[in-house]
Amino acid sequence: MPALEDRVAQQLRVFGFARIEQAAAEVIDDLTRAFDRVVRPPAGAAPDERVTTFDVLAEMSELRLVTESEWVRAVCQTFFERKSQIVTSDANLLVGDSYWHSDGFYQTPFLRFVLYLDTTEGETGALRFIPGSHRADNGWLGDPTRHVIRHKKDLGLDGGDVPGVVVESRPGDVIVFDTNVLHSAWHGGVRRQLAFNCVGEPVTETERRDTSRYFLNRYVSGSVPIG
Ligand SMILES: O=C(O)CCC(=O)C(=O)O
Repeated sequence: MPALEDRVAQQLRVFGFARIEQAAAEVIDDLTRAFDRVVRPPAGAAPDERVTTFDVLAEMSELRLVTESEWVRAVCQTFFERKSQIVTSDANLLVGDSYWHSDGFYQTPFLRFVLYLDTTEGETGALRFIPGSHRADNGWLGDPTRHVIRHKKDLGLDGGDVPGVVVESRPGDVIVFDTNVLHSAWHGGVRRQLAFNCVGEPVTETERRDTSRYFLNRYVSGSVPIG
């Protein structure tokens, strides 16, 4: 059987996402305690208010147990085939639907690693993906992507009825995806999510420009689009 990093890198290249079951199982209790210490809804917040803490690595050293792990290093090295770096990290208290979106569309691939501290299933806000929609070479760019984003108007379908691959998660699992891929989550209640984004060391002018744009967009657009 191929090594984990080879399987994950290949799934990322072809389909745009992968789940690494129980990769963070050993540290999940530390991460959960740390999340509850750092992320607090503001006083008087509505129950459906989303909360994002940016640059969470700065105040949650426990997340380094994942970001500096051997398997994350191996996945990034195999996928990017060069040195890589973490560009952003965030902790999110997510509530409700996240509509179909990609985190921008870049020529430079970015990987987003996400850990849900609560179990997510199809009907409780599990992430779902349109396989292959991250690739510019397979016809997804333009109208097909627009139709998915405007699913109700263009396709007559609710977001949760657009066929996608639902990736359920239990605490300790890590989901990693190419941030170009179309993804969403439906029917969810409150779910705690830790995330960080990696990029290969930028070499070309396009890569440098995309990396700066990506970094800025994460802050300007807030955390995760709400449905
Ligand atoms: O879990 C969700 O609601 C969506 C997460 C997402 O879109 C993201 O982390 O980029």
